[in-house]
Amino acid sequence: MSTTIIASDRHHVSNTAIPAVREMAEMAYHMWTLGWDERNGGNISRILEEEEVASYLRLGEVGRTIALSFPVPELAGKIFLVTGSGKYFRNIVSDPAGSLGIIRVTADGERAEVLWGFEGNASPTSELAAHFMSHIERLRADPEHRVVMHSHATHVITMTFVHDLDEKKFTKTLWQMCTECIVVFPEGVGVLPWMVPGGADIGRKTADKMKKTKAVVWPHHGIFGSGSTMDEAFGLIETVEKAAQVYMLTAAHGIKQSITDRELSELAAKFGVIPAAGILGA
Ligand code: 2HA
Ligand code: ZN
Repeated sequence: MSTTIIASDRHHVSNTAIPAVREMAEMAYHMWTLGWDERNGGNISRILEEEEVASYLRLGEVGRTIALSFPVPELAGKIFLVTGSGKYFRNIVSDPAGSLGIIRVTADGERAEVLWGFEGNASPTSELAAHFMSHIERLRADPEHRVVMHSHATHVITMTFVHDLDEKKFTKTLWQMCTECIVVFPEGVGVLPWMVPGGADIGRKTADKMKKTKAVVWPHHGIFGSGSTMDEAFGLIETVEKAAQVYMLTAAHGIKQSITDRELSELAAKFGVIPAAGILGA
């Protein structure tokens, strides 16, 4: 079969035939409506099982391959659905095959094979290093892990201008803002120092935090969240963002009372979660 036919077949399955593609496109649009992903801000990656895509793609046929500047042999053979570099979350719904791609990491971990999408010579997100390295660490922590999501969630960014960036203090404030926070992220959030985005350095630092937490705040930039499903990763970011919003709405007025350490401990006990150590007083 000629390459042209394979290419046009690929084109044929574009749009929303693959359920994971539709899910990602809809999620990105939703995030844009929240105002969290202006212009090309934000990126998402999701591990795909072969069974999820085998009936839509010819997994044996490989087109373009893309060199990775950060080898990831740990992910050899794994298949990912990833947003494209420079693509606008708002536009993914109307052009999924130009905005998203399905890629498979080669056996040596040095390249990614494009199995679908990235039409028009598009390439994976500029934050691919942070995504791949975070996937490696989250999979070690939880075999059910599948999704990494980066967003410019407005109040998370806002809070990083006015709150101490010590991650224990940052986590505690978030826990104090909404009753359910400690249940949703008992492991807390990681907080990096400000860093230049889009490379292996920030990728490694983010992944290092992901060993312990499922969410990592990038000061004056946004947040990374992870989870076993798109809903879980989004729900985590949404919960952190809500707490940050409550903080930003209240802090300037002077907070008269909030959930006490004892109450946070009671919540953790009731919901069977273990809060990260060193944050709550005895
Ligand atoms: O361009 O959000 O961090 C997408 C980004 C980079
Ligand atoms: Zn960003």
